Amino acid sequence: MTPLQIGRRVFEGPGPFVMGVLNVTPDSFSDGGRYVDPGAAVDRALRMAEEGADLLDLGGESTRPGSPAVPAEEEIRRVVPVLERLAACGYALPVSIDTSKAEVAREALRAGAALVNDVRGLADPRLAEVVAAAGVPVVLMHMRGTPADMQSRAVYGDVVAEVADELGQALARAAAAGIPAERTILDPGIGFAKKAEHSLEILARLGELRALGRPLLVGPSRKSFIGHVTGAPVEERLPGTLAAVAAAVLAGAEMVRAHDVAEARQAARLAAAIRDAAGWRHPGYTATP
Ligand code: HH2
Repeated sequence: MTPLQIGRRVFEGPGPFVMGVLNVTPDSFSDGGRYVDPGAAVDRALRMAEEGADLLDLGGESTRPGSPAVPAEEEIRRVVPVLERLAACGYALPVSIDTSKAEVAREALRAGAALVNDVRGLADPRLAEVVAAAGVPVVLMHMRGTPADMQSRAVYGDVVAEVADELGQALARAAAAGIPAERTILDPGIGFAKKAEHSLEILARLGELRALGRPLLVGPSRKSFIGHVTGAPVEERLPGTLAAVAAAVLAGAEMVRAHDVAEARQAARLAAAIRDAAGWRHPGYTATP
């Protein structure tokens, strides 16, 4: 598979790569309110780089189930100062902007973001235009509806087949806007328009999504399906997160999105070592030594 350039860095091989989560929101479900001050956000970004993150995902709007939409100006006000400070200090990692809004993506890319992470899979053609014009890669995540109504739309016959089909539609939207498939990463959207049973089945059958021919990103970090299985509250879901990270990598994820970077990196690397010890290889990839 073609190597993927994100900012100055080329991502190639099976990974696994770790995308560190940085939410500069007052209300994200697990780190809300901790990094609203740009200085605190930059410190956290530097720490995640030290912990071995491969890239950073910066978000200015919570997308937890039932969350209210944030106006574009407010989202821009939250993320752009952080991007500007990171650029000014020569931050080493590529930064992804986690947004579904064209205006936010445009300003974030101008301020130094190198990837657009769209939880709505380019449902808005204006965002697709911004991505195409900037020539940056994009994460197409699967969800249905909006964070406000998505959980009522978690109705599936065969969840993996339907997610694959709808990710295929997202790829078609990207292509129609002039974004080549080679610049896309796919994500099944753990917890987005998914009940716990759906998130678990997607993790178990993730390998089937490899038929779409694009790198897979999976974001299980601290999510409610872990609480559903174990009863753990959000601040005690690290062990469950690491189990899900390992399962995702064993099933074929090239990238995992996590709040606890050092821990997720270790879990992902161990899962990859087990995967490679069995002689398993991703089709089209050269395994890392
Ligand atoms: N999950 C969240 C946000 N963005 N992007 C991708 N590609 N994949 C994910 O699984 C994903 C995502 C939700 O997690 P978090 O950012 O921690 O919470 P919140 O939406 O409350 O800010």
